[in-house]
Amino acid sequence: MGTAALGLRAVPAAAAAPIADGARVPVVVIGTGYGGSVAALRLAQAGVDVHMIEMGMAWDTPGSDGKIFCNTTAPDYRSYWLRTKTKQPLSNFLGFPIDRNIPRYTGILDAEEFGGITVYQGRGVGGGSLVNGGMAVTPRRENFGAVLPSVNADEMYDVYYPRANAGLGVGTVDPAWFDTAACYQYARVGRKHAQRSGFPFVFVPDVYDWDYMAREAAGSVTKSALAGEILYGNNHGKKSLQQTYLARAKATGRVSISPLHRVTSVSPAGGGGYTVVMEQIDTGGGVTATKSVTADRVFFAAGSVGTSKLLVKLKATGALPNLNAEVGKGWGDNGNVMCGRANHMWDPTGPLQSSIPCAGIDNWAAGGAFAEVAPLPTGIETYASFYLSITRNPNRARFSWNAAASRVELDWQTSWKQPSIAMAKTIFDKINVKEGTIYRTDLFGGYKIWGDHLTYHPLGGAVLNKATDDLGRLHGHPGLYVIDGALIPGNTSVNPFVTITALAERNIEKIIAAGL
Ligand code: FAE
Repeated sequence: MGTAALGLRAVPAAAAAPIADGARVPVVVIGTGYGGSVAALRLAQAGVDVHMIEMGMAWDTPGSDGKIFCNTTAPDYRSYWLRTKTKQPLSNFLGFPIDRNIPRYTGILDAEEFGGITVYQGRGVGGGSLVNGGMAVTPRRENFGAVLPSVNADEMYDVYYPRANAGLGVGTVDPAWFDTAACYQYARVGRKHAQRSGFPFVFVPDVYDWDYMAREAAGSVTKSALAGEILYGNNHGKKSLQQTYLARAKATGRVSISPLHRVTSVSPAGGGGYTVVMEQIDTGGGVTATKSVTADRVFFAAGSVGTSKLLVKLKATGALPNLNAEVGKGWGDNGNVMCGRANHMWDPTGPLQSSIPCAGIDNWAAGGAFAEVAPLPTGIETYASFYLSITRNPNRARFSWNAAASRVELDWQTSWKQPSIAMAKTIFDKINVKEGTIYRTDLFGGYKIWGDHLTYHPLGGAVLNKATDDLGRLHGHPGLYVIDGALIPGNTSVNPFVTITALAERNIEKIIAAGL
């Protein structure tokens, strides 16, 4: 299907250079994470030229050490988004603070602070795929009705989840290799403790190249997962969106990307379409240019927080006055909560730990918690088991515009994590009793047991079938779409990016079929 068939203006193929001030384009996609990458690929395959606008860097050029990404154990200028000190999810080790000063730079991981929660997000071409653990989990089908109530589950499980898994390059660790690999001793300890307490233990698929990891373990290739790379990017092995959807999108010749461009406004344009205003920034965060372009269609794919912040601001300031009252609502943290357990000396978790988690404890049905057995890749024996739990936390927050401060705020309360803690305890209290072990109190500062101050999985804020119709088309402004994690109402019961990708595949296929 070509541009004309979709009801869009025919324009020359998209330029490779950053978008020019005053340009007129068929489609702007704001953000280059999962939702944005799916939209760009499928629109391009349908014959539509797409410009992607990304506030973060391209992450395609090595630094002075010859590497594109810095190591988790040695965060440098590349690690954090415009901060002068790191804000590591685990702030302490053996009780000592581990954050360090860094130069202010448009680094890869944003620790965005709201009143009651810090929301971690990837910044750069590839969005969250640059920094995440690559755990690629399809929710159990019996849980799907609670994840996306208005979506046909048969279609998702027959068509769109398989399509997303294929597009992302999802695979699972070879169980026989897992049983012997030194780098997964920590996960085997996690399995033993889970099973001795009667919990289902499951392997979790991932987009990491498992053959590459085996070769890392054998010493025949440069180490990445086995060198502790993850939070600030993987130099090898991980199939981020740059290697999958975005590579295919660029190969169509119809997709161009403008990194270090931050969208600040979208509003109806006089002659039809939308005026998209953006700031070009330098690596210190300074604004070097302001550009205004016109797009027939705009896809919001700036992530749950990015999309919600834009829409809430644009509604409140009158730029998009017809957005409905659901905009900004229904935000959740996917019930994220972290904890560590202190093992006995006869249960070492190993000094070498793969940074890529590959297993979890599924107590969702009985206790509302799915816990990843996560690594602590410190390079030394810690005798610690570490977990990121995803829980059925029912609390939902709302974004709102603070006109006096000229910023969007989120009303999440720290105490709203209590249900998550209670659900995680259904697993770990039982394991501790069985094993005669205790919780670690040295990982989050102040003798805290629970990492209840953060989320890696922001979801919602422009919920499907509420702020938008059932395909992500925003109510009130034809030609505006949401196609990212903002559509999902707060919880996916597992790690979210496969569901974000599958939903984007579903929505864009139906949007294109309907002729945009
Ligand atoms: P996302 O990937 O966040 O992309 C949004 C993009 O928009 C980003 O590149 C932004 O920089 C950009 N942007 C935002 N505002 C603007 C603006 N105004 N102008 C221009 N660009 C803008 O959105 N999920 C899993 O399923 N498995 C995991 O193992 C996992 N591990 C994680 C570990 C960490 C440390 C983190 C932070 C997240 C993890 N996640 C994981 C979550 C996952 O990465 C996240 O759900 C998705 O990336 C969200 O996809 P979206 O397309 O919604």
